[in-house]
Amino acid sequence: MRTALVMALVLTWSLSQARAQETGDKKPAASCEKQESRCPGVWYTSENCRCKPNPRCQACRCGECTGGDKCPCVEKVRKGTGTLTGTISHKTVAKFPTVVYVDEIPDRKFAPPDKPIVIDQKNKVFSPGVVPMVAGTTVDFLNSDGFEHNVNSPDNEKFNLGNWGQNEKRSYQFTRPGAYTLLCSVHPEMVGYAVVVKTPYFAVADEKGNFRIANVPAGSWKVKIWNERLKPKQLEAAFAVTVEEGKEAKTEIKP
Ligand SMILES: [Cu+2]
Repeated sequence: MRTALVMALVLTWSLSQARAQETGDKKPAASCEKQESRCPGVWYTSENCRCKPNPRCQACRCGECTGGDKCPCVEKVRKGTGTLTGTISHKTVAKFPTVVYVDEIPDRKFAPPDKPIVIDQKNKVFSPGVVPMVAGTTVDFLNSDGFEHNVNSPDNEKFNLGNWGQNEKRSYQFTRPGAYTLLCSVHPEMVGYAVVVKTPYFAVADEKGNFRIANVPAGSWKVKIWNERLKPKQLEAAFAVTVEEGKEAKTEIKP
């Protein structure tokens, strides 16, 4: 009887070991255990107390994907979010990529994506040239050209990552909301923009000014816009929108 029990325990233990090895899961760090109820059945990585992300969730980029069988932000499409669509009517929109974003959701802070996003330097062009991101996002700056590039910004806290060659990368974490001009000291003609905002609810409008932001929490929010040609007053202007659960809210923005 006792032997059978020991055998069963050993079998259960080796099965769970095999599963852990298969998935590469780690046990939660003791300091992370308080958060466990947020993602039942999913191990944390010990380094940063976050749930193991579900690969299915990564496409939605809500910054809240914590793993498990269901993606919390996909669930939220049904529970408490809607879609914000609309048009920005301004002469600059056709030529200059324009970011539209929900300025803030009071009392909520949003985690950056688990993985860095990428801005390449190719044929002496920052690609993409205008990149919105939630505060805390890390950018991997690549160099795909056969010569050296540099990345620096004269804006906000200012940074200079130095120079590096082809197929190398250097990273920078954008923690402070604001627009950063991205420059290359080797090629004065190169210019790009990182637009750091407080929420993950943003989009770049097309050349007609149309935009679509999915999974926006239901509620009344202020929307702002950014492009390199808008004046400070236009950048500060906040446009009221109301998003209803499961519905599409349509708005026209006239800066
Ligand atoms: Cu360059």
